[in-house]
Amino acid sequence: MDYLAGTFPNLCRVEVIGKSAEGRKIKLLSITSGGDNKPAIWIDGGLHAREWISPASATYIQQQLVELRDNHEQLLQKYDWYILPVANPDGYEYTRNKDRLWRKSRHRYQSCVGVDLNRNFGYQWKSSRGCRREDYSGPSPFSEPETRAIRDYILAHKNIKAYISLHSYSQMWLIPWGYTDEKPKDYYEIYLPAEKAVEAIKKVRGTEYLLGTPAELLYTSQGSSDDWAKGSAGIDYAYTIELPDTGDYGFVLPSSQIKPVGHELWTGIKAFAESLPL
Ligand code: ING
Ligand code: ZN
Repeated sequence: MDYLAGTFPNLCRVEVIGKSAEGRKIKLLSITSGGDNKPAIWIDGGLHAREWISPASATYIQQQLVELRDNHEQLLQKYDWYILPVANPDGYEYTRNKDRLWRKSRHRYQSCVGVDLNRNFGYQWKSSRGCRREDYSGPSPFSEPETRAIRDYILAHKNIKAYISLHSYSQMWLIPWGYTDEKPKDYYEIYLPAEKAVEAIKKVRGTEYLLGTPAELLYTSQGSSDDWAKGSAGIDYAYTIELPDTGDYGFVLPSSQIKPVGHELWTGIKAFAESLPL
């Protein structure tokens, strides 16, 4: 990110949007090619520490947008982009050095360590039975500096019209709601651009993403970031993407998959952005 911002200062810059519980910077790249108040697309990755293909794919998209801007000038003219690859830097560092399969943040509560940041957002938030759980939602909604940083940045940028959170694994493009098995009223409208994305991804090398709600495809859970984006921040087009694979390697995807996964995802996100009715 620092390289891109240093090399293309007219197109992008690094913003520190907050600090993690252990004091690490939470850094996003904002990509703006001029023009006022354009609609913006938000992409975050790394809310869950062990899902390494997520930060890798977010940086792949940053690189494509900035270094290869001539190939998609339209998308840069039409949208601003805010891309945050590592939303949980403490957890990410912990998976690099200590426990590869750690999921939560590293904030200490009583005798426990870590909050599931994708249960800590303040729409339909629900308290957990015990802080040791893998999906501990924290003592209160937005108790965590990492989720507050995302909340505050998004609420301060009213031009954000689409919200995408990158996770792994399962190969799914998930549509709200996560907290209930009911669908939002505009389900069909927000399904359409996601369907375009999934179709475009399949054409690249055959990778199939399932499309639907968490209740249909996985499980329901409260306090996810996309539910908050849609339910509280008023961003109609809010999604969670579960990147590859479907379980053979799971969270520990080989590094040889970084570029192919990033490339097909970027193809899908381009198709998504082009088909948004904005
Ligand atoms: N999966 C998501 C999780 O947070 C999800 C699935 C997303 C459920 C949004 C509900 C709402 O559990 C992973 N892999 O993290
Ligand atoms: Zn996840």
